[in-house]
Formats: sequence, C-alpha cells, structure tokens
Amino acid sequence: MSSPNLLESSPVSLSSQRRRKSAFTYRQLAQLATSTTSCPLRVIAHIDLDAFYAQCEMVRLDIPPDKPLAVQQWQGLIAINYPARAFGLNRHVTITEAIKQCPDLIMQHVATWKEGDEKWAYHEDSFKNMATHKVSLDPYRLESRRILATIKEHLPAAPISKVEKASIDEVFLDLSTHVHGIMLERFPELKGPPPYDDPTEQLPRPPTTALEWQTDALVDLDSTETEDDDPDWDDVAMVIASEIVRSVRAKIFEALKYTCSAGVARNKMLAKLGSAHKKPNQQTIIRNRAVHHFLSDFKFTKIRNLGGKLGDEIVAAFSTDTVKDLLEVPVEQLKKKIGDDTGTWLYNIIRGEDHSEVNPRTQIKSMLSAKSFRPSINTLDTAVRWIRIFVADIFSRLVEEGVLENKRRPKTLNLYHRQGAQTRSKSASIPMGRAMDETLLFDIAKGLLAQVVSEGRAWPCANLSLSVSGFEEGVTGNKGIGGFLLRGDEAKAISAAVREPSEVRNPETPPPSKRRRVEESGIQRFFGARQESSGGNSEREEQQDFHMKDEIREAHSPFDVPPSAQLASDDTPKAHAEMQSGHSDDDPSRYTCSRCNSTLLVTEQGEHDDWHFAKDLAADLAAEERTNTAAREQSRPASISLSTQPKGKGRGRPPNVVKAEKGQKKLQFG
Ligand code: TTP
Ligand code: CA
Ligand code: CA
Repeated sequence: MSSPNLLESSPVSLSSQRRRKSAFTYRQLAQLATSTTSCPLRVIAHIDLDAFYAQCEMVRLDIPPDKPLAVQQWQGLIAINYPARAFGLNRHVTITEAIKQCPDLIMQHVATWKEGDEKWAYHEDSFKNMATHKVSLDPYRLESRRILATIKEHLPAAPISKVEKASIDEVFLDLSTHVHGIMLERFPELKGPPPYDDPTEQLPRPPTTALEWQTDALVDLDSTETEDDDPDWDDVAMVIASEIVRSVRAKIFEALKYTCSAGVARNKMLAKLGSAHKKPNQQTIIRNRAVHHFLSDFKFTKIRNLGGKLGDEIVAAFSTDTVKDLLEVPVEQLKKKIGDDTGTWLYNIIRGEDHSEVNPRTQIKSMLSAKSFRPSINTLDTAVRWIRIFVADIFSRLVEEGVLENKRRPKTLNLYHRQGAQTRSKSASIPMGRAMDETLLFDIAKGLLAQVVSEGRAWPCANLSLSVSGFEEGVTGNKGIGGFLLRGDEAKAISAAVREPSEVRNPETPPPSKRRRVEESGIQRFFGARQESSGGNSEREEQQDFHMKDEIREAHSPFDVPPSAQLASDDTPKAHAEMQSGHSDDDPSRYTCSRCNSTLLVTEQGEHDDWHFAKDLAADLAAEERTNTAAREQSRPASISLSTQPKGKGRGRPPNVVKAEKGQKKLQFG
C-alpha cells in the first residue's frame, strides 16, 4: 500500500550536523505504539467525502463526473457537486436561481417514504408532496456503510488502526500504532533499547533525507522553521500516515467510485481542519512544524466550537477575533475572563493541542424518526399515517442492525408529541417474547399515541417523533420471518416482500393491558388500523409548507449532532457546547445553534431545535429507563405504561441526560 521510496537522499545539511539527536524520546516512540493521546508523534487522519449526497446520486445514476448535479430536498438544495459549484451554486441558492445560473444542472430529489408505501423510493413528484412524503436518508446511509467497510478492510484491524465514524460522510483514523509498526520496519535503528535503558533518552535522528510528500497539499511551515531543516520522526510519521491515507482514498475510489478529501495531523481538531483545507479529492498535511502558522491564519471564530456565543464572548473580552492576537494572552488572563475550564481549553486549542481520542464505537444505541409539521396537523388519522411511516423507517434500520438475526434488539419504544410549547412523551416496553416486526412496533406506537390523545390537548400537533432505545445484544425469542437467518439487505428485501395483514403475519394479539387501555380511551378504531388508506385527503394539500424539512436520524447519544450540523461533529466539551449560541458571522440568513454550534439557515432553526428537543427527550427517557428497569420488568406484560413528561418550557436540556464518555462528544449522522 505504501510507496517504498519514502525517503530519497539529499545532501547532508548543516542543521543536521548541529542536531544529531531527535527532539523525541524513546518513551514518546513507545507512546506512538500505544497511541497515547498526549504523544507528540501521534498521527490522526480525517477523511470527508466530497459533496457526499451528490456523489451518491452520481454513482447511483452513473452520471459522468464532469456533469453539474445538485441534490434537492423539497424546494432546497442540500448537496452540490463540484462541477455545479463552478457555476457559483451553493446550498443557499433557490432552485430557480440555480437553474438560471447553471441551465444544465441535474437536480435529483432525495428518496422519500410515501404515505402508505412499504419502503422509501425515488419518487419523481416528491418535491410537490412535502405534506405526504418524508425524506429518507437510507440510500446515503447505505453508501456510507459501504465506504466505512472499505476503509476498514484496507486497514489493519483495531487496535492497530482505529476508525471512528464521525458523521454520515466522515471518519477519523488513529494511525499511530500502524505507523509505529511501519517506522520500525523501515528504520530498524528504532528497534533497539534506549541507551542506558533510559526511556527519556532522545532517539537518533532520522536519516538526512527529503521526504516524499507526493501530491499532498502541505501547509506552510511556521516562521521559525524552514524547508531546509531536516525532518524529525514526527515528519516521518506524518509522511507514512499520508501514504496510508492516500492508499485508502485510492481504494475507496477504485472499489466504489467516490472521491474524498483528507487531513493528516497530530490530533482530531487539526486533521478535521486539514480535510476541509483543499477540496475536492485532495489531502492536506499539517506537520507539527506548521501548526502555529496554519492556525494563526484563522480567525478563532472559524475553529469548531468557537463560532457561536463563546466565540463572541471571547472577541468581546479580548477585543480581537484572530488566533494570532489571542496567542499573546497569558492563560491566567484567559481563565480570569472566561472561567478556568474554558480558559484552559481555549489556551490549548489555539495552540493546536487536542487530546481527544479516536473512538471506534460502532453500536447504535437508539434510532429516531421524526417529522415537524408546519402547519400543524389536526387529526388522529394523519398522525397515525405518520406513525406508520416512522415505524417502517425505524424497522428497516433495525433489520440492518440485525434484529431478524437476533443480534440486537431494542427494549423500548418512545413516542414524542408536541403541541404548542408542550411536549409529551410516552414509552413502552417492546415485549421480548414476540417476534420483532413492524406490526408489533406499529401497534405499540399507536397505543402510545392513543394515550396522548386520550389525555386531551393533542391538536394541533407540531411534531411527532418515534424512537427505539435500550438495545440488548444477542437476544433470543425472535422467530423472525420463518426462522431464516438472513443478513442485512437480503433480510430487509424479503421482509418487505412478504408483508401481509397483521393477523396473518403476527397472530399474537396485543397484550391485554394494552388493549384495555386503548379501548378505555375510546379510540379503539385506530388500534388495528394498520392498513390505512393512502388515498387523497384534502387536508393534506393545505399542509404544504416548503420551508419544512424532515428529520430522520439515528442517534448514538444525547450529544449527537444532526445531519445539517455535522461540521460541529466531534468532541466538544459539553460545557463549551452549552455556552454557545447566536448568529453566525456576517451572514444574517444563518444562525449558530447554541447547542451544537453548527451553522444553519435561519429557516432551518425550527426543525433544528425540534431535533435537539427530541434528542433531549430521548436521552431523558434512556436515563429514566435505566433507573426504572426493575419497575418496568414488574409491569410486564402491561407493555404500555410509563412516563408522561410535560415539558412546559421546552428547549432546555433536561437535567438527567445521559453523560457522554469522558472527552468524547458523540455524534453521528448516518
Ligand atoms: P458536508 O460534508 O458538509 O458537505 P458535502 O459533502 O456536500 O460537501 P463537501 O465536499 O464540502 O464536504 O455534508 C455531507 C452531506 O450532508 C451533504 O452531502 C448533504 C448533507 N447536508 C445536509 O443535508 N444539510 C446541510 O446543511 C449540510 C451541511 C449537509
Ligand atoms: Ca463532505
Ligand atoms: Ca462532512
């Protein structure tokens, strides 16, 4: 995978004669092997797909790479390929403007779930049907998964390399251990024990050579460094990492025809800035000797987590928005003005210090499917139809998680309902003794909705969301479809094909307590209403509001960042994330979310807030679920019960959210 001529000889320079020892010690080399986060030789990469959804459509439709294409969602464009960007198109132009600017633009609408359908599809008229369709990001999730699998196949297994999926179109790689292995092979002098067995001894210098950076974009060096200075081991590690990344990118292209850009640096923060530095289809290396120069060119408000209110506060406190000026401020003064933790964090971040780990978590902990209604919906019929779509959406994702093969199975189903400023949530156990299928989930979900409705004040409803949580591993008792063990897509395809009326497919009746409740509520007719008509509904035509967007998310934790927010997609210390909000930079049409610091269109704010709100609720429930597990076990088989949580004030984070792992703000977008 790597080029053998990493190092080419060049004349011995004066400086190398002066400095015969490396700046790095044997201990630090050993830390590279274990990928210690504080190791100064550490090598982290960030890979981000170019114009991702647009590329997915180009690959799917086999469109030549030079054709301009944009991905449409209702009346907006959510991804624009690079040929189309050459015409000046971006996410904020309207469809009319886009066609004016680029008459040959191919516009492909995202796939949607159409009310009444069993599966999402690419519908030609979906953009006219926002009220009855719901966006499906499944096609992009599937491609994302294939890309992730290709990356993993091409790298040694963990713990030699670590891969963290950071969003639907990006990953972090910790290549430290892998690079360490290659370094020892290429430079056997590194294998020996340290002189005097003292790990604080400095390493010998690398051979005096010019490093072969191939086509990498190298960030300019700090002013104190020159290209004539001999490389040290950190440069060597970075060249090796960049060879690996180049070959991973080549592999992705060869196998799947996707281009991506990458950043290579000593930590996640810098690697991520690097991948965005030169696009498309390029990789940028931020050598340690270039970090200060690279960062000092930025306004600090451009650094992740510093774009919002926190950034504004810092600008106000120190009368500057440049990293360069802020570097002059002593840490004590930073702490005094913005608090100890934030001050220390800021001091380190602007110096390019970030010790967050690459976290190869893979397990999905919950799944959410949601829709905001603008205007609100007013009838139970409509609500039930949406619930049916949510269930189909979640179930298809569950199939991919292996529920049919009994690999994993969620324990709880949660429904959120928003009316005015009040959100109510209901949750229910998913009975373990029954086959997991759509009917089961649909029946439980309708029961939850019935509870909300029976309590009154259900309409008009502005948002409905459904989620599953509490995944358990390797459960038995799911007889699935005919007991066949099927994998992913295959199982999914078959399950879609064999759908029959609920009575035939799933002869078991709902648990008695559930039935009773629903009957008591007086809306029993909805309880068996799986075969809804998807015919015309005059109300639906009036519901079209082209500023509305769907939400359809998978979640890892309450700190997940929504798709449109994935630029903010990693380890923000919670305290910082919470401090931020406000309007973005100089563009009045944009705002910066106070929760995740992502920059969004002002018109997207409602849905974005809803999304956080739903996540908070999901987190709330997850926490509650843990503390109440015992109580819930006792309540079986009375599957429906549990919490009603009026959230009068709405938007704040509930007090008992699940904590993210130390140093990790988890998120995922795909
Ligand atoms: P990005 O990686 O931010 O953008 P991109 O991949 O389209 O382009 P780039 O080459 O600059 O990386 O987002 C990945 C996908 O996420 C994008 O293709 C579409 C989706 N997305 C939205 O739907 N809404 C948004 O506001 C953003 C930023 C992205
Ligand atoms: Ca991208
Ligand atoms: Ca991205």
